[in-house]
Amino acid sequence: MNIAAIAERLDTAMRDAHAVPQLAEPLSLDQAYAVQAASLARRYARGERRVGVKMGFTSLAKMEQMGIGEVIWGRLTDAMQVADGGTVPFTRFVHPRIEPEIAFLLGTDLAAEVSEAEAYAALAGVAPALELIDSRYENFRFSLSDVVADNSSSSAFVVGPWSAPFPDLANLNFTMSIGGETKQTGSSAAILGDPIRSLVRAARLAATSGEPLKAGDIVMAGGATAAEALAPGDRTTLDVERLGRVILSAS
Ligand code: OOG
Ligand code: MG
Repeated sequence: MNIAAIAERLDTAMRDAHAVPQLAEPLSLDQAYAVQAASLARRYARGERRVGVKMGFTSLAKMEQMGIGEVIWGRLTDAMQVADGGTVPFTRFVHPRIEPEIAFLLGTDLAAEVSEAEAYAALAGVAPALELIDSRYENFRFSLSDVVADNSSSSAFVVGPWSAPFPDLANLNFTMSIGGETKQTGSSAAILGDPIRSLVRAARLAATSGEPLKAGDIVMAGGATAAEALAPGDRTTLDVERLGRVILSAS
C-alpha cells in the first residue's frame, strides 16, 4: 500500500482536471483518510492554507444520490474558496456539480466530544453556502474509501453573508436555482435533522484525526439536497430562509 503514490495520483488529477479510474487498491477507511491527509499535505506545501472542513453525506438526499450511507469529512483550503458572486473557470474541473449547504464560522475551538448546545455556543456566524464538488474519478463514481481518499470531492465553495447565530437552525427553507430556474428545494432539517449535528460530528471526526476544529474555521454542513450538474455559463443562486442569498457562476 503506497499512501503517498495514491495521494500524488489524486492530487495530480485535481490539478490537471482529468478523471482517473477508481482505486484498484482495497483501502481501509483509515488508509483512505491517510491518503486524504497526504494529498492535502501536498497542497499545503504549495502554499495553500487550511481554512476549515466540509462534511459529506449528512442528508438522505446525498446518500441516495451517491449510494453511500456514512458521514465523511474533508479539508477546505483558501484556494478552494471563491468570493460570493464570483466566477470559477469551468476548465478547472472534471465534471462539477453544485449543492446547497449551510456554513458555520467558529468563534472558539471545539473539543472532540461536544453537545449540540456546546457546538451552538462556539458559533460566530452562520451563512448560506454553495459547494462545488468534483470527483476526480471517472463518471463521478466511487466507493466510500475512494471518495474519502479524494478529499470527499472537495473542489470549490462559496459562503454568503454571515449572520449572527440564532437558535433553531433546524427548519430553514432552501431554494437553489441555476440560470434563474429552480432546481432544488429543501430544508436545513434534511441535514441530520438539524445542521448543528453536522458540526458536532465534524468536531469529533476532525479531532480524532489529530486536527481539532479551531476558532476561525469554516465548517460546511453538507448538501441538503441532491447535487446538480453544472455547465459552462451557469449562474447558481441559493436562498436560505433568514440567512439570505449566495451566488456562484461558472465561466
Ligand atoms: C461526495 C461529497 C459529499 C455532501 O455535501 O454530502 C458532500 C460527493 O457527493 O461527491 O459534499
Ligand atoms: Mg457537500
